[in-house]
Amino acid sequence: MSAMLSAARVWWMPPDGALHGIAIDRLMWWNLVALGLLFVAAHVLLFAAMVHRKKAHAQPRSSLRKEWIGLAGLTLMYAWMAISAQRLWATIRYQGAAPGALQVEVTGEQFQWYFRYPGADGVFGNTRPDLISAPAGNPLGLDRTDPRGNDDIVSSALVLPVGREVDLGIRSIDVIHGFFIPGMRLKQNAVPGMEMHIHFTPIVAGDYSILCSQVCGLGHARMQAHLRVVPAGEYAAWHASHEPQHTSGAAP
Ligand SMILES: [Cu+2]
Repeated sequence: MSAMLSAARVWWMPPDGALHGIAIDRLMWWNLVALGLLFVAAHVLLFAAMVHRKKAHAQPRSSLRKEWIGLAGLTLMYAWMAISAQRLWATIRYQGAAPGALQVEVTGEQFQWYFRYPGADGVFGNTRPDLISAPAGNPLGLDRTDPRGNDDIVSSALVLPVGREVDLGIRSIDVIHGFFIPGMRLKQNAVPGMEMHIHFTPIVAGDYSILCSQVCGLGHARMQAHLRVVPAGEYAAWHASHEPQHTSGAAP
C-alpha cells in the first residue's frame, strides 16, 4: 500500500534540486511500481489458488511450468533492481568530483553544522584539535599562523552557486553525525577521524533543509542548517562580503 501511494507521488520526498537526484527519483519510482504490482499480483494469485485449489491438483504439469515462469520473472526483476541500483550508485559515488568543483568542508559538532570555504587562494588552511574553541570564535580549530587559512570563511549556512559542481569534505569533531539534505538526495555519515567526500551539482535555486540523520545526543533534533542555492553572481557577492576569520583573541 505504501509502495503504491509513494509511486503515485502522494507520499514522496521534497522536490529534487540536484542533477543526480533525477536518476535517483526515477529508479525509486520504478522500484516502487514494480513492488506495488508484485504485491497486487501475489494477492490475486493467493486468492486464485484458494478458489481453484482442486483444479490445480488435477493439472500438476502445467502448474509446475507456471511456477517456473513466475520464478524466472521474479529472478529477472530482482536482478534488474540490484544491477540498476548498483550502477546508479557507482556513477554517483565511485567517481570523484571534477577538478574544477567548488570545495567546501562540512564539520558536524554536537549540535551544529559548520561550513568552511577556502578564500581567494582556493586552499584550506591547517586546523589543529588543540585550537578548537567555540567560545573564542574558533569552533573548527583554524590555525591562524598558517597563511593559507587566513582567508578561509566559516559559515553556519551552506551557500552554493546554481549549476556548479560541489565537492563536500565531511568531517565530525565529536561523535558520528549524518549529513542529510533531502532536497539534494544527499546523505553521508560524518565520522570522527575521517573525511568523506561527496559531490553533487545543485540545479534548482532555492532554500533546502540540512538535517542530521544520526541520533547524536540530546540536541540531535535541533541539529539543522540551511542550504541556499543562489545564482553565481549572488554567490560571488556573498563570498566576497564574508569577513575572513581573523579573531585576534583566539590566536595561539
Ligand atoms: Cu548530529
